[in-house]
Amino acid sequence: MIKDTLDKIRQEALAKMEEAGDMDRLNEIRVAYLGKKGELTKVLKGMRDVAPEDRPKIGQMVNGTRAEIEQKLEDAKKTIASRERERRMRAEKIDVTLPAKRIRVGHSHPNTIALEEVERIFTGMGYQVVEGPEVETDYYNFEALNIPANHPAKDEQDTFYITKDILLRTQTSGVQVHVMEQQKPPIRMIAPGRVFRADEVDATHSPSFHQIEGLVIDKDITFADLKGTLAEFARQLFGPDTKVKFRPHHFPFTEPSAEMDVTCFKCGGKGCRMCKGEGWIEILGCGMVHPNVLRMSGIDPEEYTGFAFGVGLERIALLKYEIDDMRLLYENDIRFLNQF
Ligand code: 2NM
Repeated sequence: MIKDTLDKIRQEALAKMEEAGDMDRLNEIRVAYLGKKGELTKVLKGMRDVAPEDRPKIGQMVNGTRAEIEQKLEDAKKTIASRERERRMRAEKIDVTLPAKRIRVGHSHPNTIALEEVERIFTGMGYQVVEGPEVETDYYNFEALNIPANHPAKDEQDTFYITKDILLRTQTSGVQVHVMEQQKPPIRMIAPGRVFRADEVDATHSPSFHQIEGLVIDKDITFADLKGTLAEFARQLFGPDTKVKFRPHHFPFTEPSAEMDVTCFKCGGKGCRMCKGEGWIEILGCGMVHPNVLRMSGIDPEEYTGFAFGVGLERIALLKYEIDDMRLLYENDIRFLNQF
């Protein structure tokens, strides 16, 4: 009788284990058969109706069944564990023969390439590269550069003012003024950086662009030093056959002042589309630092002289890479940028 019940319980339990798909299901089976309210416990509770002398034998039989079910549960657990492991291994399999994802390496913006080229040329001649604030006071941007109060560059149309005295720099010369105040000559420096003008955007203008200004101050610096230095700069930037010429100009912070043209690197000076038939391309402004500028920054113009120059970074990038619209430099269109 009891033996039949136990056989039936065992068979049922084993059949359910066969079908079990995961550990949770196996646990349910354990509880249902071996738990406090499980099938085997029920059998033990039924022993009340069994004669006392038969109880040890029945107890033994129940324990035997329990042991057997426990053993089978262990076996089933191992089977399921190894099946799950296998499934996971299959899912995580990596095909090492697949082609690798292509790594896209970024590269420098044409402005950056041009800037690094200019920095390389001047650091090669012993210049230091100095950066300074984009927000300046009226003093450093204008007054210390001998730009009088009524100068047109100070008009609200031309300059972005934050207050009457604080503004977005229109040139990087303020950086040179800071250096002149802090360092004793000799000074050989370039000041690259972002500058701002209240200009409308078009093919050659932007309210924010970049300049590189240079400054040399020492005893006996002459216009010949300026010419020799900038001619060498032009040769390194545009090629060894490049010639330069200087046209008189006016800047408040230099005297005398000039603009420098270089022979067209495309046609060599014969005249072409690049130079609009001129044979020459205007490249920078320069001059001998005005005595007022030196004096205001605490340098004695009787003891020291110097030259300075300013060149537009975008202008160089546009020329070097034959780009006909400045806006392309700011749009960050990957189809454009990938060409450099
Ligand atoms: C230019 C042209 C000529 C210039 C002058 C100075 C300073 F600070 F020494 F006075 N820095 N840069 C300068 C001179 C800038 O840009 C077209």
